[in-house]
Amino acid sequence: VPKPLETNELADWLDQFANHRRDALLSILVVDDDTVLAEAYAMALRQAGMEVTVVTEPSRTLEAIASAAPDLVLMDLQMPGIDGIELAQIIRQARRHLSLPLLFLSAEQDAARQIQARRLGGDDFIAKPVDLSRLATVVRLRAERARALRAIMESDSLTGLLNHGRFKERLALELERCRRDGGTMSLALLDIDHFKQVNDRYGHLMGDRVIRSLARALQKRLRRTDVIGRYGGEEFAVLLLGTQAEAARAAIDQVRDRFTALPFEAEHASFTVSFSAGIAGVTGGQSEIEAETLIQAADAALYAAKHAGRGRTFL
Ligand code: GH3
Ligand code: MG
Ligand code: MG
Ligand code: MG
Repeated sequence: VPKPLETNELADWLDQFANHRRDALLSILVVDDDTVLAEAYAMALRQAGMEVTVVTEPSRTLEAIASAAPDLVLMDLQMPGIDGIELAQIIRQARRHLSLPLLFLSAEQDAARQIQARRLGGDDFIAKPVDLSRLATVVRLRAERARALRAIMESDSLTGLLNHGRFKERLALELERCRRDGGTMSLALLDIDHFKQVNDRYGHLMGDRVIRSLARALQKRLRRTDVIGRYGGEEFAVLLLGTQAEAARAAIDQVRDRFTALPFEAEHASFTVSFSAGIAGVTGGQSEIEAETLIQAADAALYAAKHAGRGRTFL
């Protein structure tokens, strides 16, 4: 029988994935019509370092899920006006909530009903009366694992970066934030130069290695808060938050300098690879700009950089 690895720290392992919310507190939504109980659960979870949103009016649950984006929902099974199982069913109707962990708090002893609650959307039961010290541990472990699974699901399997869809979601979110707070940010689109030649001369595995190593170079050089995505095959997208276009160009050029200096060793040859980039910026003054417009502007700049001879960044 193989032995498990020494480390039991999900966090270490999560480090392999870029752009997950590893640093953010775990966010838990507590749904219970009993205000006193709900606050007791919330207090126990907060004391254990989690961020808690309390809903005592079950009809507000969906709304709270949308605004708090919880890592886990802890829900009373018996509530007046709505059945917890029905509420779970409603939550599960949304595709994006299929993987949201949902724990029922319940004194339910009836095995058949417990099974039904699980079948219709719940993941597990925590018996009432709740042991508050145990609650925090159980919730934390579940929520951490759920976050890890989501990080995997939302990341590109070759590089660990955000996949195309998730990147665009983040772009929309950050634009919204700029609109609200008059912030500044830049979008950079990168495309590896003559990448077909890499595949043709050295094979697809080497091509994959080049893609992975550019992903690592971006993660290393850019800020932790910057959002990095694999936009397409050998194309990357980067959101540099709080950064104007000129400064973004300097950062991307530094990535290129390092990346271009890195030799790849093939069987009978060593070679280097470059990339072109296009940047479009948003400042508070142009906060009405749409995501598609920003992407088009960065793409046009990238196209111009390619035409001007590649290996450069255009604004
Ligand atoms: P340009 O400088 O104009 O960008 O030239 P290019 O050769 O990079 O142009 P193009 O975008 O047409 O070619 C991209 C190639 O990348 C085509 C495709 O076979 C390859 N590719 C896309 N995704 C992957 C991948 O995941 N792995 C590997 N090895 N190759 C990929
Ligand atoms: Mg109740
Ligand atoms: Mg391309
Ligand atoms: Mg290319």
